[in-house]
Amino acid sequence: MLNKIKNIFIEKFGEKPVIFRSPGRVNILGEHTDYNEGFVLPAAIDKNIYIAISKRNDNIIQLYAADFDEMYTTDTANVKVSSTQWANYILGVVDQLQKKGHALTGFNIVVDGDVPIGAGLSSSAAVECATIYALNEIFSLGLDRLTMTPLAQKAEHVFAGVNCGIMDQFASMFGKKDHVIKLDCRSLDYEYVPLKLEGYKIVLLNTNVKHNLAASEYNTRRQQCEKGIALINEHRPEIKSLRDVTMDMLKKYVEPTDPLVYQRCKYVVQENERLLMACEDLKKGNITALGEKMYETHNGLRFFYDVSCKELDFLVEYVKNIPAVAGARMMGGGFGGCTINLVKEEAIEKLVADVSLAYTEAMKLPLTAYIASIEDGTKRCS
Ligand code: GAF
Repeated sequence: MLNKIKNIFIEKFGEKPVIFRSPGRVNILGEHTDYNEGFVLPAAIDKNIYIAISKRNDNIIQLYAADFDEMYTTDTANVKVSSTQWANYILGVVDQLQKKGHALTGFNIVVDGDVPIGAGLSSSAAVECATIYALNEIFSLGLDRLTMTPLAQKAEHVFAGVNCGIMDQFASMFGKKDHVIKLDCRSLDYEYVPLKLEGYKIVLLNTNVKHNLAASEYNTRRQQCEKGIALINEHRPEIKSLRDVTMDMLKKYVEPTDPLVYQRCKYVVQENERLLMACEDLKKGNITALGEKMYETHNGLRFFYDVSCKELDFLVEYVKNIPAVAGARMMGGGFGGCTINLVKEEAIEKLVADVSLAYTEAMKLPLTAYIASIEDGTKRCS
C-alpha cells in the first residue's frame, strides 16, 4: 500500500510525498451513546486510509482519490462544500483548521486505502484523522491528538452533513494495538482495556448495503434524544443529557407524552448500563457474558432505536444459535454496513462459508467477511 500510494503521488505530482495512515474502527459495545455523552468501547483495526502529502509554494490545493481516479482542485481561499463527496472529508478538515486561525498554504494530496466504504467501519473518520494529522505535521501546527480529534469530528458535521458523535474519530486517532478504548464521551477521559478474547476472534460480516436513509435517520435519532431531554427538563432542569437519565425519569416524564421518543431514550439508557457491565466481562475474560450483551444491544437497536435493516437482522439471526459464536450485533450508525461477531477461531472458516451461501440466497447480495485485528491509531508511515 505504501509503495503504491508513493508511486501514484510521484506520477501525479512529480515529487516524493510524506505518508500518513489512519485506521477504521470496530465498536464492541455502546452504539448511539457517544452523542448522548455516554460511553463507547471502540478499537482501531488493521484497515487504513493513507494520505500522501507535500507542501506547495502557492495556495493551490490538489487532491487525488486513487479509488475513484479523480482529481479535485481548489485553493486555500475557496474551501467550500463540494459535490465531490470524497473531497469533502479533506476540505472539511482544512476549513476547521482555517476557522481556528491556522493559515495554511497550498498542498498536494493522494488519498487511498483499504477501509471498505459504506461498511460502517468509519472510512470517513479515517480520512479526516489522517488529513488533520498530516496537515498538522507538514505545517508544524503543534496540535495534539486531543485537540485534533474534535476538529475532525466537526469537519464531518459541516462538510458531510452528518451530526456524528466523537467515537469514530477518537478510535481512529487513539487506537492501541490489542486494546479497546473505554471512552467517556462527556469528559473524553479514556482507559485502554486489554482485548483478551480467549480463543475468539472479531469477524465482520459486511451486508454490502448502505440504505439511503442512513444520514437523515441518524440526525433524526439525535433530535429524538434531544426531545427526550427537553421533556425531562420540564421537571428536572438540571439534567443535561441521557447520560444522567434513569429509567424512572423516562417512565414518568417521557413515556406518557411521546412513546416513540421514550423507546429511543430507553435504548440509550440501557446501552450505557450494558457497556459498563461489559467492561467487567472483558476484564474477567467472560466472553460468553459479553457476547450475550452484544445480542441484547442488537435487539435494542432493532426494536427500540430502529436503526437496523433486514440484511443486518438476517446475519444476526443466522449466527445466534451457533455455539461457536459468542455474540453478534449490527455495528455503527445502522441501515447497512457490518455486523460484528465474536467467533471461536477454529469455527470461522466454516461459519463464513455457510453464512455467505445463506445470505446470498436470501438477500440476493454478496457477503464479505473480514477478521479484524486491533492495531494502533493514526501514524506517520514515512
Ligand atoms: C456513526 C457515528 F459517526 C458515530 O459517532 C456513532 O454515533 C455511531 O454511528 C453509532 O454509535 O458511526
